[in-house]
Amino acid sequence: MQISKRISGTTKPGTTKLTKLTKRFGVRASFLVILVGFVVQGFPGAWAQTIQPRPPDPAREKRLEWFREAKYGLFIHWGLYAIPAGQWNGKRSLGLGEWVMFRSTVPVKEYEKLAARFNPVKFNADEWVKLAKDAGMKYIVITSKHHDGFALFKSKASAYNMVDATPFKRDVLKELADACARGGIRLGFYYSQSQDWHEPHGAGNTWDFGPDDKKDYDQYLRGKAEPQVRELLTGYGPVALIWFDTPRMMTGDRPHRFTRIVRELQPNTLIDGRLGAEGDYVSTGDNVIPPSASGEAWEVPATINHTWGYRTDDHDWKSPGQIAFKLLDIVSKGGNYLLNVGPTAEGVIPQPSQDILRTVGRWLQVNGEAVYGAGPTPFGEELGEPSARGAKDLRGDSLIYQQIQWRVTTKPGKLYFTFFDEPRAPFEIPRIKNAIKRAYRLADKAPVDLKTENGRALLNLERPIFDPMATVVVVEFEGTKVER
Ligand code: JFZ
Repeated sequence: MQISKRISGTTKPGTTKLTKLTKRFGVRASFLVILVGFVVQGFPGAWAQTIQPRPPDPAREKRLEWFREAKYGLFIHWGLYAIPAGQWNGKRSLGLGEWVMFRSTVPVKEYEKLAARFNPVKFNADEWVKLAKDAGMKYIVITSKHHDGFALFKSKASAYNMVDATPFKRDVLKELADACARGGIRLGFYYSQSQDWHEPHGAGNTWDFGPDDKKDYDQYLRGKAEPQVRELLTGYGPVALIWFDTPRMMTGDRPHRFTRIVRELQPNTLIDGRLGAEGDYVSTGDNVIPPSASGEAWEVPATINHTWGYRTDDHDWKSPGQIAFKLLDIVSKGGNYLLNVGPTAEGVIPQPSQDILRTVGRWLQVNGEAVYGAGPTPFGEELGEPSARGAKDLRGDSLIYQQIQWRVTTKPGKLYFTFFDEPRAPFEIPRIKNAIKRAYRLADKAPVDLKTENGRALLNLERPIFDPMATVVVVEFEGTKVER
């Protein structure tokens, strides 16, 4: 298993944007993330960053068609944890907002009381769908039940749900499903199949129920998790995907029981990479972008700040430029970007999240052709290079020094060069055997000066650069596929 190729720094420091990105990709922060991830999750397999090729499966490819086209989705982490929002009994509870019950070892009897206070009067499903669409996102994935065990939907399998246990009494998943259908956007459900801190036999809650290895997992799986997954696949129209997570006790037949339920009820529904058995696509570690391109379908779940569930104290938002870079980085490597928001207990998506998403969305309105349905880079040298000094990460893999000046995505006969910085000299198009026909800016179709010198194709980009956040130049070539 190849794991944790570190991404750090840049070879061309200078502007503030670069400095900020360098900070983002800083070695220390990510080592911390890796360590924390290990301690909390305890399943190192999911950290694999280099995506392994799998034998082809035509049925899976068919299910994946929309997913490969979509590229960009909205993740929503919402539940009772939005009320404490990172604090318990007036004390700061460190870590992810949705982990507050675990971090502060809150007894079920106490945590449950949050349900009586969950009254998100400002919740409006159409507004959430509109945000996703304004952002240029093509699918939504919402936490139907997170590790705390509370379901956002009406459930016969457990009364610990939005309709039966809160004053709000509305099935928010139903409202969201209807709004998605109206808005023409796909909806998928996150479902925590293993961890359920509310149930005596679910994984994770050892403070109320004792050690996990003494539990009767199948009692919980048969009594709650499996019936709830059935409910999700029967009451909410077409389900784009089920996003299982943290497969702690998914041994033997257990993951396959979920696969059978999904395939039986909705054969087109995708299964993510964290069920505990092979899914339809690979899920990378949270916020982890692989170092190189892959033909496999894969997805990065990612935060805009540092938490999934809302926290009042996390204001460290990624900028629109950083999000745009990550999106293009991911698409140029063949993946999807599932970017998260954590609505408040009132049902409001934090304004900074909305503003950032809409700014990227305006860029996509003009430049989306380089993203939706676009294939990966035929090059790779633009992505980065291993440390020349032979530096290694915690696992002994070479550190990769990421380059962040430009990325390439492709469609038949076209290369899309997205520049995140102004090239300081004519930009040399990596050598290809195909004849180059013409070059133009995607945003306004204005021709870009293209010349050939000693067999090298050079682009002379206008300065100052057209769009300082990201400027896309389309290069058309003879044939459909790049020959190198
Ligand atoms: C899990 C959850 O525990 C977390 O609350 C959130 O929902 C996130 C999207 O998923 O956290 C993980 C799961 C897997 C990894 C890291 C964090 N992993 O494989 O690297």
